[in-house]
Amino acid sequence: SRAYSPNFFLAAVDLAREVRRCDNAWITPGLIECHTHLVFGGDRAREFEMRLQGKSYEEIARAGGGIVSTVAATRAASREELVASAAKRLAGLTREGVTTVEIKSGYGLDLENEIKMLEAAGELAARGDVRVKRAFLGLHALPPEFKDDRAAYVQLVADVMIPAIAAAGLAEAVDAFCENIGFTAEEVDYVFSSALENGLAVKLHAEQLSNQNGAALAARYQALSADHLEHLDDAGIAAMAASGTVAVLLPGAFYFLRETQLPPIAKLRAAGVHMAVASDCNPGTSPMTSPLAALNMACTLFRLTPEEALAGITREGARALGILDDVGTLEVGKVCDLAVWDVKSPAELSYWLGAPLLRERVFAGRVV
Ligand code: DI6
Ligand code: FE
Repeated sequence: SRAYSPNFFLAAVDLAREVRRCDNAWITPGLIECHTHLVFGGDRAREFEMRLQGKSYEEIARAGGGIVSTVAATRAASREELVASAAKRLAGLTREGVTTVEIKSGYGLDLENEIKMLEAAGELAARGDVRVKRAFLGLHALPPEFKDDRAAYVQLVADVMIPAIAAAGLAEAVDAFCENIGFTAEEVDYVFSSALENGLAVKLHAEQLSNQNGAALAARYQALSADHLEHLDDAGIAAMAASGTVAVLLPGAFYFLRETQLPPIAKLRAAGVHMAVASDCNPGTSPMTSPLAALNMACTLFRLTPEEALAGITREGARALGILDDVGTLEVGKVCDLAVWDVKSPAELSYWLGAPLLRERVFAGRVV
């Protein structure tokens, strides 16, 4: 109030174009979802049922379900249909304070359909109330038409798709799924060198289901982030700490897959690795459009403190996207992206599940 802090208040009033009262609200940076697969066709509710009946994610994937079934639905959808279905999921994020969202491709798996996905992701920003960052995830699964020639697909991604997508300005980063049901570290290595040659940043789905030494590979490429990390070992932690690669924690996927192997949170913390938190919204392993649920799971399942969880979906999310100079904290000179909350302490953001806590969202200085 004016009486409490006259100098600060007068200065704020003098500088502001518009003054709003937020009596007793908490204001945080707008939330930053640094890992989502928001654009896709169809859904995989049937596979959810199969997993409940005892089938594993790997079994379903190897039997031709999994990512490849979403590829078929995504190829069959028009760009407009992809925008419309993703817009509904995006509304779930923005009504909980998200102002920046990263969206991956990876359900097209040919140039035409990957471009269609990335353009759909770009269109979600056209309404001007959210910032979208895009990652090209060509190495997500082996498309059916290449099932007998892995090398040819990897080469297509590295030598044709990445140069085309970089030249068209359709993505800022290249991601890959380094996994026994995905791609080997060697294949990822080949694709990452193309990414760097084409001026794109890299990041990696690493050590989600098994240890492939993906995080260490990502760190060698100065990756922005290595994501999931349930099976990360000490060498991977040390490599990430040395390269400043952010650990993106995705408790939604851990929850939906009913995983038991926790990411090495205490060791990451001790090594000083920055930890981000995101929803991983995708039709297979994390059908979840709630960033606040991700915060709750980060605390209850991964034992982050509520303060770490909030930092994970603001400051560290921005760091994981390479945009910390512009957003992610409340600092003079940054873009004014804010979330205004009906809470008495920031810990409430991790504490409630499903409560309507957001009062107001500000994107680039405008209430939206
Ligand atoms: N890891 C994941 O959790 C998602 N992608 C990935 O590489 C799952 C994608 C899916 O099952 O559709
Ligand atoms: Fe993912």
